[in-house]
Amino acid sequence: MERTWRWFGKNDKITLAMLRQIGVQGIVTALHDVPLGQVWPRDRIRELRECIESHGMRWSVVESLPVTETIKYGGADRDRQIEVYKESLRNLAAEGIHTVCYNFMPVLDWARTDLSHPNPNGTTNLYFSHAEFAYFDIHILKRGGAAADWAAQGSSMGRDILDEVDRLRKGMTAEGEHQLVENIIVKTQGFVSGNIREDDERPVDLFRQLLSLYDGMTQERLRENMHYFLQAIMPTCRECGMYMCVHPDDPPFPILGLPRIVTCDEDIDWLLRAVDDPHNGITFCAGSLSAGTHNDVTALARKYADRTWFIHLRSCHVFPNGDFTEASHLGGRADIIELARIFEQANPRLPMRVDHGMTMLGDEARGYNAGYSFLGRMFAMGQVQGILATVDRELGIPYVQPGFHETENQHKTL
Ligand code: DNO
Repeated sequence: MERTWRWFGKNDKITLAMLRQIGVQGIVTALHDVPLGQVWPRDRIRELRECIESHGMRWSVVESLPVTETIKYGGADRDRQIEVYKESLRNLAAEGIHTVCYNFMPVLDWARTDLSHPNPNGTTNLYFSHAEFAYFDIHILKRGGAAADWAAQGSSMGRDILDEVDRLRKGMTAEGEHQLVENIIVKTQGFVSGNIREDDERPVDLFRQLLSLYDGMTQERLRENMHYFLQAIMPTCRECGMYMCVHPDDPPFPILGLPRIVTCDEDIDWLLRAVDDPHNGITFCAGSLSAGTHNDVTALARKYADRTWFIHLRSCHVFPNGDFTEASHLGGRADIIELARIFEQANPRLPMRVDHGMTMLGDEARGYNAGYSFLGRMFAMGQVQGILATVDRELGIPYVQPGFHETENQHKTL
């Protein structure tokens, strides 16, 4: 696999020079400051690409080229927005970037309720609590029908979520509510989707407005809209050699009364068949998939390796009540060692990034984006490089540790 790293551009506190020192070969990034729904200009793409290349790496994958909400809910201006998307794809391909990661999750890109959940060893990780999320939904967002949805979901999980929400309510403070809003719709979203920015003054109102765009949305209609989008962009992808890879929904189950359509084997099977073209592929995010106990992550990797164009290595631990936290990259439900075997065999050049990581050893004071610490991710990257070296030896694939002397004529000349 190509060792890549998600880098948030020139304002990222983690510099390209630092990444080179830890064995990163390729960069995963986006034009984070182009507003949603606007074409990514070719000269801006070129400038960023050249900056990355000047540090001895390449721009391997775009994550993400966001699909605007109007395309997802099927709004009146979706065709215009699809044209914008196609133009950005052409500009990226013209600069030699041929892999684009995107998602088709309505409104909320990914969801966590706690961004610094303590681990027994003193580090912290991200955490998703059903009860806290339900509290946000019922008492902060005050979404119509929320309580009934959670009652039904709780009973299918063998727990009474409404009771838990009541217990939470008794001890809840204004600061606690503020923290939930920050975690669920501000800090996890601002830097990835652009729907809600850190400086929005009334994030909850804005979020309600966005949700209302999906009133009455069904799984079938959301699928139709995804199909429409993929079919519309495929000719451009074929023309310019662009490989699209949808990111699975995180978490991989419906939330906020909205359908989610990239959550499991049946969904992936549907989307790959619906547009049966190699340019329509997936991002194999082992972390998102492992947060659902319905997913056998290793089996999914075997089944879909031939349509996977980008890999996220991460693993979740799911508690008996369905809550989940991010596990060590050597533990949890995703067997990263076996995944490395499967994907190295399929194609040893596939771009892979270590996804999320612990917050550790001072990361907490540096103000990194949620989940995107430096030391924690570097630790995980070291573990994954060790796995890859071992697996490659087993498979007879030559392993080269990037950044070290590799050829005979690199000796010191005296
Ligand atoms: C969160 C990420 C997601 C992902 C997008 C891809 O850490 O995994 O925000 O980048 O969903 O479109």
